[in-house]
Amino acid sequence: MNVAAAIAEMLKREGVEFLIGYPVNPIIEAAAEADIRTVIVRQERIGLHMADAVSRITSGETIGVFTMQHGPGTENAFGGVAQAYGESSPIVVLPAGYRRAIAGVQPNFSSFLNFQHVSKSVETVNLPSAIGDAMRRAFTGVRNGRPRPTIVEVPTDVYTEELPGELHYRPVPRTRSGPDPDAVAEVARVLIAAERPVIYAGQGVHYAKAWDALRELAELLEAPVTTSLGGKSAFPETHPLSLGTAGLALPRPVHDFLQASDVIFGIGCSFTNTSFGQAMPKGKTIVHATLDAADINKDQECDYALVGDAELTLRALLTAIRAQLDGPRGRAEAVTKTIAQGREAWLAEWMPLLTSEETPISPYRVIWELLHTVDLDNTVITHDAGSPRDQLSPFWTSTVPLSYLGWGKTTQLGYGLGLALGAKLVRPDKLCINVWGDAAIGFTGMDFETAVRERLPILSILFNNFSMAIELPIMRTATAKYRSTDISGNYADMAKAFGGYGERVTDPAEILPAIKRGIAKTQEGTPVLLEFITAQETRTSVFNKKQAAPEVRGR
Ligand SMILES: Cc1ncc(C[n+]2csc(CCOP(=O)(O)OP(=O)(O)O)c2C)c(N)n1
Ligand SMILES: [Mg+2]
Repeated sequence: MNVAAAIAEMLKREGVEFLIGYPVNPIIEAAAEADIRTVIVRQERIGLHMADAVSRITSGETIGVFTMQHGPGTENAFGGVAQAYGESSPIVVLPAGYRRAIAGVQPNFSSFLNFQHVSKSVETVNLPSAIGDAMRRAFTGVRNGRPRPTIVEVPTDVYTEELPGELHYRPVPRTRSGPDPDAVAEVARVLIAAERPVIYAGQGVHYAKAWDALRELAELLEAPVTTSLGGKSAFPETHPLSLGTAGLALPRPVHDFLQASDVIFGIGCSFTNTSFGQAMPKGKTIVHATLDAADINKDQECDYALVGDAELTLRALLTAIRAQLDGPRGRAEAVTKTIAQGREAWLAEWMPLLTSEETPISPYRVIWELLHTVDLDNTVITHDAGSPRDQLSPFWTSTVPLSYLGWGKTTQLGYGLGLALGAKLVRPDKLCINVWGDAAIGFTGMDFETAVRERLPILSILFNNFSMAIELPIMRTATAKYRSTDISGNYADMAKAFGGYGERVTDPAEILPAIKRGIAKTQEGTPVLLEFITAQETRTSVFNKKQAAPEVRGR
């Protein structure tokens, strides 16, 4: 057995069903021989985004794996690996490297050197006998502790060498670690004593599948819940205790409750300082529960810390709190009423845009129609970078876990398409949607062809406003003088040219029928791109932190 065949066999033993890749890499052929479905993309970055979604949507149970060639393949993959690192997605990346004789010679690209800062681990395997140990370390890394990419680089001349003796490889265990019991007891007391606690849930809740435990804690404490973008859908946003998502743009109750809180309990979150999330207001008691001790006191100073798996942490807290509570907190009614009133007032402010009859179409109207048309429990949706993220995330009400793939630690334009494709790969029964703008499609639009070729019937919602509208306020002179924010294209025609279903929608009355036609087409197995010609909308639901009263403003 040669090294490429051995890698394929090890992937199989690890339960890998799909190998996503771009030629040339001998693992692709070896995987096909081992009956692992190979999925070929049009460029490396998209394949990494797909692998990323495979891992995310299965809470790390099915590991997304991507392989590519040495040199250009590895160079072009950088963005995808960096995005997975930024979002803490546990993928295994298998780059080829230059053959050993020239691997260290200029200007040959080395994955080992270049991926150091965007991976949990990266190693080069120079001996066939070392491949098993390297793969074991890579899979142990993605299945345990902080999820992040692990990388095994194999020089091209090593793949074809024979393994000495038999292959010995067992799938690696996945294990969890729980928080310090003394700290749990202390935090339980803090949470019980809190008068206006808010729970802030991150994507650690998704990886730990701690959804039920989170809900139990919220209901026990009668405490409202918000999430980060990555944590969106960890708590049903239709629940009376849900505030909505704390992205860059946010529903009013998130803002109001965070400001008014006395204790903020962050669970499965990093509290990372990001433009696409909310910094916690000053002067609050912060409890930080996270898997990775490196996140404690990183950006957010905390008063209490719990380090451990989110499910184990929540279960330990539930036991400790139940033992001390002698009855209901008695505040559920007031809390849920305040949330409902705040939400209603906020939605009333936005209703003119959400139901706008204007032409060009308002992106908010499309989101609103989509939200009320799809079967939310059987939908997975993701945004893209730029305005679509901030237009979608506050208004989209996610109902079941992992029905929204949120992101924003880094926001590469074009990431959403790969996420929708990867989600469809592992959840073929779900309606998988990506919502993007005309700048985003410029990056990865060619891979709509991958949707057609690989039979991944996603629903792609495009807001074409012939502009990078989000940049208008900061590129006024360049726009006036040189039209620097203008972009152009007919993307419905592009989708049709690739063999998909494409429709360009200009009339607001056609939004709903077009969405229905699109969903029907996906059910027939055809990927769909609905291109809505939209207004250059720059208003988002953001709030001035210093003001008690929220405001709607452009940016
Ligand atoms: C790879 C990459 N380069 C640059 C950016 C910065 N950026 C964020 S949004 C944006 C323009 C967004 O335009 P579009 O997608 O058309 O949305 P619109 O604001 O027009 O609704 C740019 C340039 C980015 N996020 N990713
Ligand atoms: Mg645009």
